[in-house]
Amino acid sequence: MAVREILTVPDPRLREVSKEVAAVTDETRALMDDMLETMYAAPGIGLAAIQIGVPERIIVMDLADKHEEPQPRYFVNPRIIDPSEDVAPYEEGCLSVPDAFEELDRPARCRVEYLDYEGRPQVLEAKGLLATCIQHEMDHLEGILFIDHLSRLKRERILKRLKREAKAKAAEKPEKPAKKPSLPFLAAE
Ligand code: K1U
Ligand code: ZN
Repeated sequence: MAVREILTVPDPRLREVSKEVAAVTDETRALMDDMLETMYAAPGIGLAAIQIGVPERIIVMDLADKHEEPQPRYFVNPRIIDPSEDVAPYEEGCLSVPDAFEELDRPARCRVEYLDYEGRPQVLEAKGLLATCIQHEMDHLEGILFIDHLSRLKRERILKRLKREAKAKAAEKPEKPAKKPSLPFLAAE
């Protein structure tokens, strides 16, 4: 298992539409293990494969309280059916949109069809944070971010800050030297 790098806005890969998984194999399970470890390390409560640069329709989640036993959940090729008419508000965050939290309304309940860690078909009735989180992660599979649901003003304010931070980070990175720098004090030894 490995902790992978989480892509952040404005990385264009976050806008890709993820592809269906043909079959749940050992390779898929190894990817899901890495995703879960990456999510726990962040820390977060959910993660879509595209957030680590893999455009496959896979989501991991764990909504257990830190004092409880871990309750990892794995969703391969999830499909939302019967979203409720009534909506529920939740202040959402996203590991790919650092330090931004905004209240969003989403359907309060939904049913999810998916394949589990073993590739077996499952159906889940979701409500509360589980319903909110699964819908947020499903958006990632379509290249949609939670900030896309905000007003243009709020979204652009967040994007402007993240672009500024990405530029500052890139400027901070030391350039790779073209050739080995000469170190006369070492040469003298
Ligand atoms: O998709 C992601 O980037 C993960 C995101 C999931 C999410 C959070 C809130 C509402 C909907 C979806 C996060 O995990 S953000 C971090 C977070 O919510 C959290 C982190 C530590 C402890 C508890 C929550
Ligand atoms: Zn997210």
